[in-house]
Amino acid sequence: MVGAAYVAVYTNRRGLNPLHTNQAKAFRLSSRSATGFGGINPVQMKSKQSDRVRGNLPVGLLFLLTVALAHGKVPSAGEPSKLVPIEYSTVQVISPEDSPAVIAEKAAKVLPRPNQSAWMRLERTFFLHFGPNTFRGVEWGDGRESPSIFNPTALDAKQWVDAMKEAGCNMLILVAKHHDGLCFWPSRYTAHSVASSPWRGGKGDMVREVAEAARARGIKLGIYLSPADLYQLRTNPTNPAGYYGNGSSKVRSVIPTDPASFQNDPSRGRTPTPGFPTFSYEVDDYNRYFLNQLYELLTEYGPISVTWFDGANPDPSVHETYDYTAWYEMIRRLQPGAVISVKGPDVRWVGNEGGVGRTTEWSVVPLSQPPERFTWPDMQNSDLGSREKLKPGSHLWWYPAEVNTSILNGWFWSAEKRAKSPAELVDYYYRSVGRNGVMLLNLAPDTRGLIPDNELSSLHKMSSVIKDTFAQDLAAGAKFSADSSNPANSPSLAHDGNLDTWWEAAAGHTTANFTLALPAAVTFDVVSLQEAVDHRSQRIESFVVETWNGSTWTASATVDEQTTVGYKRLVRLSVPVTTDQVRIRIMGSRLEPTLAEIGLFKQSLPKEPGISDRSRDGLITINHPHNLPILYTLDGTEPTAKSPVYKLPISLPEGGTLHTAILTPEGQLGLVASKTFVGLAPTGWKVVPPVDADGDAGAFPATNAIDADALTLWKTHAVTADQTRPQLTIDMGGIHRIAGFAYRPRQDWVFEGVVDRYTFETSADGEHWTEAAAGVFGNIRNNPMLQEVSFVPVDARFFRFTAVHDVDDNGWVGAAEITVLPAK
Ligand code: FUL
Repeated sequence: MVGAAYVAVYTNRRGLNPLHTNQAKAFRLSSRSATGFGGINPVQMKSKQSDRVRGNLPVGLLFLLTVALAHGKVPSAGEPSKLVPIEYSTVQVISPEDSPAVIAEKAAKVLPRPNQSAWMRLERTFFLHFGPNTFRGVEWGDGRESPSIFNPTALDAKQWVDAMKEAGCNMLILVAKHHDGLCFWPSRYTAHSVASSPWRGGKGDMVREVAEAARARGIKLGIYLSPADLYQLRTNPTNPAGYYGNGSSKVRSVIPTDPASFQNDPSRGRTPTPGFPTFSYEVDDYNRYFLNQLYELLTEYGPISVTWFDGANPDPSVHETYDYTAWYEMIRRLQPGAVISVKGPDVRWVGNEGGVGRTTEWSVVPLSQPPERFTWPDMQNSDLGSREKLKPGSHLWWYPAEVNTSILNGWFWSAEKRAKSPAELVDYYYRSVGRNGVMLLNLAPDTRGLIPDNELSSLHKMSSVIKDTFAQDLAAGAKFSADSSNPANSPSLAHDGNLDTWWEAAAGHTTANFTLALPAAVTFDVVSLQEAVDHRSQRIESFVVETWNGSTWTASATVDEQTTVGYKRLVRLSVPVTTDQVRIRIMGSRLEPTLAEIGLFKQSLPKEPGISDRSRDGLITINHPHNLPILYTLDGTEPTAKSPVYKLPISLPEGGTLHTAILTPEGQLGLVASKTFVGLAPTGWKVVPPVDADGDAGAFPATNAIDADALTLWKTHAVTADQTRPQLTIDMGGIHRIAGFAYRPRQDWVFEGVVDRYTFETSADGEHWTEAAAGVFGNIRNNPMLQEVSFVPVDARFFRFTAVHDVDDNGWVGAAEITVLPAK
């Protein structure tokens, strides 16, 4: 029995522990009163009663007492211990003496903070990346771009937000400054902004246009402000006075600072935005610059719901220390409802940019330090919060996942980038919102400043599939029952449209059967489950969906394994089931399980077929579990009922795009899958010796880079003594007219061997070589996707790829695949 676990605490003379009284909702304290750790210092995370003693105790002592509270002890009381319940809190600390049951209970009593609760309920949020990179066709700029490059001819923020609104968007995060440093609002603190661009004659303010368009459509606004700033980099020759890493000392700075005395007397402030306070921090030039920019963005554009800080830095050669404590504190004061995402305490990057949430996704994670000292590194392990991870000393903290990806194969638009298919986007919805995460989908306007048709078309189809699927809850009218219930939390509360009321198993029960008896049989293939996370944290560890077939309960085969639920879990059944009784059998839970909402749905379109990889011979197969006709096209159009029916493997030796869908007996076309095969199939290709690139030939031979299998790797190490960079030379066996190459880094989210700088040469005879391309793969560490590089067409039989640098800077290089792009 877990429900009644207790921890030992010491009591005072009257037998009362003065500090243990925080109740379920005590965490909902105003973050306006915050100090120190961005408004969520531990003092604030405890009881109302503690608030009362604040006036009498120094903050340091309060801090100690509060940490002690989280441990379940008040220090040095020296009196006999009594047992008291573990209270709900926004932070819990695991003590060495805690039993496994106590640890589980502590984890099950960590609650989200109010800003996180509001953020989780947004579910579908969007990103927008647009800027100099769009005009240069790159993923990362270098800070040396002239603002004159930014000249969209038809920028229309309304078009952006209309597209998002139609796709169910509840919040838009706008990139206000990317790593290249150009500001999309006319900042007082730099001329490197839209004010120096030709757009709107230098009078434009993109942040304002987006803020107003979003507000008009009821969409919340978030701001991405890149901490890395290559324009401000001390070593940027186009801006020798750059602040980033300039070695300036920390001096008292009033925020907002008077721009006229920004460096010579930063203690002079300017008039603050009406209704907002001023601040004073000891900071260096770059942090003062950053704080002033944040101040502008957080006080002049209406409510801001997210500040998004990216950890990426394209040029780490110059060091700058970010004063996160000051940033967080100012954000809490200026926009108390906002979450601080990624490099911050409120929202966790899921760990990949491919839009894939974990099948087991715990929102409560152990921190190795108290939250106010923790530095929020990327968390990329597959298991972040299971019981095995909850070790003594851990501070348990609500840190929910945000699952981001771009609609294109890159964050910024360029002509050759492809839009994800509707099927991929629908899948992404289930892998983000459906796996206890918030979806963050990027749209990328083109150089006109408009979201192009290929993005709109995929987005539109994806949103209509989701809208139609979830339009009708087939659980309506059902009778809900459970084999045990807490008297105040009856089963019907799991279907009242209110996330703040819930069913909860009776005290002491960590398994349960929750049953829906439907008035008539229904056919469904999606089950939506939500725990009462705002009141009871995340508890369910494993469950199974069962249906009644008239004589017995049968477990349904599902697309994912069924473990955690959290804010929301969408269970997709492998095939639709028709039944009048459904049972959720909860097999494991950290404490009494809860369900705030449950629903049954039928996917509006049959699932898409699966498309295989292309073999070395250039052949592709298609499959679908149902024995129904599979239709396909190769000309870029979507299949219709008249498209060819798939019978034999399809040959695409020079690359191309395959679209495919099934046709139901009713004549309905299913969800369309598409896949693009890039470059030549490596039929008959050979690695040319000497294979100096084959240092680790045993497990990772060079042939793995041309075996048409992205799961096998070529990996080797640079010869450090003479700095020889590893090369891979390939004989294609005959002359081909080629116009580019494609490099696919390893796909397993391990980064050793991922190349970020290269040269690429070609030869007709294997002796005389010409350099065709040399450059960098921007953002490849965060987004290790296929990299396509075009060059002037050339006839070649041989090519040579030289790995000039790797993302870890440790000499390991490699590839999953390398191929060449045929000239058109
Ligand atoms: C990454 C950045 O480097 C990309 O350019 C993009 O902004 C993405 C959302 O985060 O880390």
